[in-house]
Amino acid sequence: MTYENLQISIEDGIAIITINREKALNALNRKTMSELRYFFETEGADRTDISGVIITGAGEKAFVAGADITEFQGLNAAQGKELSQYGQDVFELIEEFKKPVVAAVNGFALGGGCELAMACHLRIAGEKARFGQPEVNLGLIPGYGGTQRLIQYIGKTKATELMMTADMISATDALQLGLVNYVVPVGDEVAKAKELLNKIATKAPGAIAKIIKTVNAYFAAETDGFASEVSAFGECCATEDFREGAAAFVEKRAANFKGK
Ligand code: DAK
Repeated sequence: MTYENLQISIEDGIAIITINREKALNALNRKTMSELRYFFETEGADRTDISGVIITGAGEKAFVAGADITEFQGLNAAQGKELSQYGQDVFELIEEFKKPVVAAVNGFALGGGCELAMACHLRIAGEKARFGQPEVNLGLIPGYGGTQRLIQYIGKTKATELMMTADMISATDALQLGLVNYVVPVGDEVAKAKELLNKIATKAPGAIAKIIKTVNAYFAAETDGFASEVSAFGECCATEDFREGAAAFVEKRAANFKGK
């Protein structure tokens, strides 16, 4: 696929996806959503040369300022449901991606932008980043999983307040609430994300994939998280990487994981 709204580069085995619609503050239009879908479902899933993914926004002002408001005027109920389901499906692909995905939030992360950041496994915020779910200003509610994931990250009390008031919160408030992992100086978001991914890349890739799966299982109504952990643990035990990790510990050397 030729990407129009995503700029993708591979640096040191990390795919860096930049949402590249700076004039519209990187708002997620249909095309951008379909490109994200293609990357996480097909291209990124097939690539063996990447150990993780970073998502960030072009420019200095916004990560993503929401779904593209110009595209959803005049939708009827059926079309709205269809679009919401599509968006949820795309973000679920990110959440279930087998390699770690980090949001490098370099500015406004509003509405669909906050939802995109929340679908990633980890979040780094620049000092000037602002988070919010302002859909009620438009007579809407979050439609790409925001009502559920915001509660998962920050709890029902504060999540309800943010969604009802449409208030924006600062990066430091987001850190305090548990919405982001780190706050860094403006411009250092991608570097910090790379640092985290490089550290994770020294671990067994299969074990990392199973952390993603079992953490997600905690929140999936149809899945028993404890049962998911038992079976994932058993699968880890059958890997070459487990034998290598245990041997390296005993031999007092660094493990050399092969992802097998
Ligand atoms: N969509 C389209 N264009 C946007 C945009 C957006 N979400 N946000 C900003 N822009 C555009 C502005 O229109 C402006 O374009 P021009 O006028 O220059 O052509 C340009 O980006 C720069 O924005 P501003 O001039 O407004 O910049 P300021 O610094 O003054 O303000 C701001 C920055 C982020 C505070 C402001 O732009 C703003 O309030 N933006 C909108 C934030 C927002 O409400 N985002 C949407 C949240 S609701 C759905 C599923 C999901 C959703 C909806 C439907 N269905 C299933 C149907 C999700 C909805 C949301 O994400």
